[in-house]
Amino acid sequence: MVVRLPSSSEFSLEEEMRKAVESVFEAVRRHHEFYRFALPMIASENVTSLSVRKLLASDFSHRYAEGDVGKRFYQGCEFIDEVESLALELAKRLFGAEHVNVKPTSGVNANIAAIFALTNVGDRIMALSVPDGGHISHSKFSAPSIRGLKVDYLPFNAEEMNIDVERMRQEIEEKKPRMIILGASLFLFPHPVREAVEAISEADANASVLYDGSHVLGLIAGKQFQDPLREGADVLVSSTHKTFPGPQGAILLWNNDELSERLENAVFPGTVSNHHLHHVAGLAVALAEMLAFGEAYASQTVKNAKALARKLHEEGFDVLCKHKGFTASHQVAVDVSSLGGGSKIASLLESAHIIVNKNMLPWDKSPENPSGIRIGVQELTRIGMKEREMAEIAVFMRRVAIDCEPPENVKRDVIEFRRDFQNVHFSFDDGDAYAFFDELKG
Ligand code: DSN
Repeated sequence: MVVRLPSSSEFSLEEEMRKAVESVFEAVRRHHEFYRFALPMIASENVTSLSVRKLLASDFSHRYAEGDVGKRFYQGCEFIDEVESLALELAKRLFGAEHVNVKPTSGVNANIAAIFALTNVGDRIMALSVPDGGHISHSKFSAPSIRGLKVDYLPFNAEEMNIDVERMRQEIEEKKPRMIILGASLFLFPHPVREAVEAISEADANASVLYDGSHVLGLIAGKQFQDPLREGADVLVSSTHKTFPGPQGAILLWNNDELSERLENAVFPGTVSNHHLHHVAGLAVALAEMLAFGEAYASQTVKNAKALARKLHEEGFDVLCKHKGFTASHQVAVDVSSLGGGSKIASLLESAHIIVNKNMLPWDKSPENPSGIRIGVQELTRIGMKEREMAEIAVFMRRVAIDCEPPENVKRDVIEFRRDFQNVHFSFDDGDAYAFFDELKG
């Protein structure tokens, strides 16, 4: 809904602006009310703990600290240095990495930095296409084009929902790319990192392997997915707010000292001037939370995804990859083309307070009305849901999408169902994550 400001002839400018401020607070309050009683299942989102939320509202958000810990271009950074150095140490420990950079402000920002550091204009790279699950920033429409790279798409086996290893080997041999980007946005099963590294070596291709772990960073941290750095990836690039329950932002992790200067410079001053210091503070806490509780959270997340997929299949949905147990991540992919397509089903579900996104599947041509929906269970896991709740959610979804029950009816049941799940878990201050904001007034 678009909010219109009252006409300025009725009110003074100050009154008009006061109403504008109230409108912002009111919209955010209503957003919170909606999410408090909805089932948020966008696979790229999560909720942060109360501690992280408090830090996001701290004075760190006002400050500048360009440069590195102990070598800033601004005064006043003593405590910012303490926090950033702690974040770096915690990240090294959690991911078993020698080198870490916590400055990129988004996953795309981090990908651009890594691509600039590890390729030269005119190089050829390989990555997944968007319909096969690749992120837009791996494609010829984004960072690779800005860098002047040629992009070949990795061969994909839609039946297995994974990279076709044999064809990938042949293409690496033939094309001798300078970089292979693994990792995806539709990401059900671990990618063939070891196989890509072997193929590069056999082809004498001198290519780097960039693993974009944005979707699965929390599962990697919790030891429930592949470990790309141990499998041979040169750099793990990731956003920090999907399965990893940190503030929005990104991280780079690597082990090879020889890459350090190029990667660090590509972030600052290359693609970030001032990083977002309040997000670094929140990230430090999220890293500590994941060191303490990450394995339990990640393990329950994968169990929940498998349980939801199985039950959706039993309820009559066309869930991808039954022969492989449906998923090994936080995601479930469903082909809803026979039910009217991804746009229609995602929109109907939203009316019932069930939030998923329409998603292209490998055989799709149009992003507007793709065949699929993508579902992520990481946020529901954070608020305490387990396999039993996944089974109930599958029934809510069937009632909307297959039984064509009015979404309003299902919405009432979803709101009731959600009442018992208000607190964020796997943190040091398990509590109602919305209450903090509710105390604030415009
Ligand atoms: N591609 C978005 C997603 O996976 O939802 C995130 O950048």
